[in-house]
Amino acid sequence: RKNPLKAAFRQQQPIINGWLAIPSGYSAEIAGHQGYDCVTVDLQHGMIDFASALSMLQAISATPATPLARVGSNEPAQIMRLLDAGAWGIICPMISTPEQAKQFVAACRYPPLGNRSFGPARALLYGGKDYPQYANEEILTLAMIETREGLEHLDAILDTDGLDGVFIGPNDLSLTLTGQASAESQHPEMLEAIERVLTRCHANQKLAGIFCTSGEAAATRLAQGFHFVTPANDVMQLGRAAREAIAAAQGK
Ligand code: 3PY
Ligand code: MG
Repeated sequence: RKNPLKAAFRQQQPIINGWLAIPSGYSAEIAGHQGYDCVTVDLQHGMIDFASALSMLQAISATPATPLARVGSNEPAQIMRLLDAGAWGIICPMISTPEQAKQFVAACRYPPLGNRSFGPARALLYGGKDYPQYANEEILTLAMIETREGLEHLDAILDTDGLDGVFIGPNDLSLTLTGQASAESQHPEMLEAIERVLTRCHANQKLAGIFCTSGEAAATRLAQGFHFVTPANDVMQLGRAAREAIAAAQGK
């Protein structure tokens, strides 16, 4: 099984990505069955340790969705371990320089392209015996652009060999640009920054992804030209569904 996300991007099909912060194999399994193209286990801001991430990746791999992970930081050991645990792509937060981008991609690629250590574990079970032969080609690498420095170095970051694209973290990006974290910020500096990332990704044939807070916001991003969107996370969706049900029960 090769990475369907890479194929979707090559064919310019939109990718809708679920985002999990709740440490549960069961809720990961539910998410995976809802129609997402991929589902990301968030080890940065999610309440998720490695043991939970493992069972979540196992659960997702029993669904049609492709399993991804967002790591806590640009730390090779954690990146390699999540790939061994069956993640088919890594979203790495806070990539601000080309050196950081290079280190990130190297951790996702076996030599001679990178320095990923050999021990594919679950990736072999899920991906088949030939996983080591195709892993370098098929593992998706997305660098998060979410700092002022990352924006400044955008072109050099996009130049990184083996980097598939970027994923904008609008909370952190707006925090650094405007002093306030706001995922759907309409601040002119944010609008300009997001447009610039999009334009540069298109010019460089790189995947452009972004975190959104709703399906409607994600639809707007796809129409704007993004390839990969996250229409809110599990926590937001759970809270929203509960509020709507309560309001409906109250006849509001
Ligand atoms: C951000 O918005 O900063 C993110 O990291 C998305 O989860
Ligand atoms: Mg962030």
